[in-house]
Amino acid sequence: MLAVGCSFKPPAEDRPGEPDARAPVDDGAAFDASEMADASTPLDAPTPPPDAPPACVGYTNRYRVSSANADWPTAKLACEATGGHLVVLETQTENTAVRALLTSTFRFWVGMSDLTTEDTWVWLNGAAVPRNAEYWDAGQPNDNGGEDCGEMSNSGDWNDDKCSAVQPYVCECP
Ligand SMILES: [Ca+2]
Ligand SMILES: [Ca+2]
Ligand SMILES: [Ca+2]
Ligand SMILES: [Ca+2]
Repeated sequence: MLAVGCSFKPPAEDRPGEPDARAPVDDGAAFDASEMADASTPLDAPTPPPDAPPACVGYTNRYRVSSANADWPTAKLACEATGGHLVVLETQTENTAVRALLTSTFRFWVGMSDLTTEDTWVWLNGAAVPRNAEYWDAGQPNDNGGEDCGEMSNSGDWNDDKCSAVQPYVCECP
């Protein structure tokens, strides 16, 4: 009996090629495999990376001054929609470079706020915002009536303003 049992096993392994009781199931699997092979045929065409961020549309030298006005949350989203972020002014050099882009007397949103913790200013990248008087306008930030979003004036100095204020903004390409 043992010999018979052993002799039966090899045929069982060959079952996929034989129209046995499980033939319908095997046929289905075979059809699926062939369909996948057909679908993969046009692999010649270039496939764009699924998670590729949008290009920094309309940026010049990593920055873009908005042509439209928006409140701070909307400005933040608008920058992100173009593949950038509200500008994060990491150095005095960058601060000077961005200031040079501002040609109007408007104030411009930048990427800092104290929305999470009042009077604790952080950039959108998580870095702490320096409180040096050389950066901030005189007496700022003063949270005057509830000001939690950061802006740059045409002088290049910073101020905290109401996040609902509608004004231009500066985006930075990461
Ligand atoms: Ca920056
Ligand atoms: Ca507040
Ligand atoms: Ca505040
Ligand atoms: Ca203020």
